[in-house]
Amino acid sequence: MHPQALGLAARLRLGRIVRHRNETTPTEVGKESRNAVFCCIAPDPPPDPHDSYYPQWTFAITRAGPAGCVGIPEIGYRDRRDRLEEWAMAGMPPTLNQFIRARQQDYPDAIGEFSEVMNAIALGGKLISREINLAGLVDATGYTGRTNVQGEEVAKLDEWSNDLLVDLLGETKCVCVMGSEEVEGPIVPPESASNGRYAVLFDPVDGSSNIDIAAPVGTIFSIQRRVTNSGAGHLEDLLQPGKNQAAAGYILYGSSTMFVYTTGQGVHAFTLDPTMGEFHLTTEDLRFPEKSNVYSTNEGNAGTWREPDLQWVDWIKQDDPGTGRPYSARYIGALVADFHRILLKGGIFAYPGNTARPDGKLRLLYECSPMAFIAEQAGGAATNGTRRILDIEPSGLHQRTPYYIGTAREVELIGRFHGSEGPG
Ligand code: AHM
Ligand code: MG
Repeated sequence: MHPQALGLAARLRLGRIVRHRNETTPTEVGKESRNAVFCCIAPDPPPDPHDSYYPQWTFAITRAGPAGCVGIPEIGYRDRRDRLEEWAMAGMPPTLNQFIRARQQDYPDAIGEFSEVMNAIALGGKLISREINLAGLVDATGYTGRTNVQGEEVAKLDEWSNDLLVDLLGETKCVCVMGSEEVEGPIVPPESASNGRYAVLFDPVDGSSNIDIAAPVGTIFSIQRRVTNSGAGHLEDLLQPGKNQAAAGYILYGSSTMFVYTTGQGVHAFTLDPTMGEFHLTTEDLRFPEKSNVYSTNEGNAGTWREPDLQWVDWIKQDDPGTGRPYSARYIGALVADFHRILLKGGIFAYPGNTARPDGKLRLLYECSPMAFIAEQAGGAATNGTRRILDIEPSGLHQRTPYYIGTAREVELIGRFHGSEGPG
């Protein structure tokens, strides 16, 4: 038995350590991965077999200590509605794991692979969250000295988080290929794992220059169904338009850690309880608010912007209370954090192209498309100025696009500056 797992079980007084039944999940007792050891703890004495609720905690133990639950499996519930109602009556918002499993029942063909992928991402989020919180203490700030495929400096946490997600997603055996901001080409998991049904793209730590100043950063992910038949996945599994996404989401590492995702049936937000290491549902079916006169953009670049963007930014700064102008400016410099604020408070985020870089800075596949899917599901919109982001057919893994995302009204308005009409 892994000594840290034994110590953890004793400290938390949760019960005895058991081996997880499902060997395809990364939850065997003492299973070593490059980044964590996993152990599963069940109640002791064992629960009444007639009980319909059977709690079981699976922890990941990192070099920095226990990092939280992987999930709480449960048995014996009749259907999703019963489960959600029971949790609500018990005053206990469902965990992300419970919520995903409950929703899985809406898909009769589902065989649990999607839940495995989501669990791996959620676990990665918990581990990254912990590492970020301890950044200064575990030598996780600063840079590796290397540059990535985009010519950008690689932060230590970029590299650590990238390796972690590649490991965790590979271990699910449900992913045939991955694409990451930090890696030039497609990442194919080891042969035994490469028959999975999903292709996953991610930006492990978006806005990573914020880490050294303890400001918010995020993880962004996009899950596509594979288009190749079987075996190892290929680039074409990754190069799909955003409208094909099976799911998309982000994890915000801010004053609290939030997991926000959509599968095309609304947007759901979960907040991490760091004491138990669980994401709990905090908002089901999140929608943009009506109010929207906030803009979020790096206006320091305006000298290199093109005419439509200059006209737009002038227009929103004019004094006209009737149309809510001037707008307020808010900019954190991390897309996840800037977008999350707009999702909750309304407004628009813009990263236009400029004379030197007509396609702007942000990457279509693992930054813009996943956020666009969420925006549309929350009643908003995302375009490149003239075209819906989710309709763009990608031609490269790291391709960039000008980006405008937020409430439908604001995105439609900036579209008029880029088209022939202009606002009245
Ligand atoms: P990164 O993925 O290398 O961290 O870069 C993406 C980030 C976004 O999170 C953010 O919106 C943008 O870069 C900020 O860029 P700038 O510093 O030019 O304003
Ligand atoms: Mg990024």
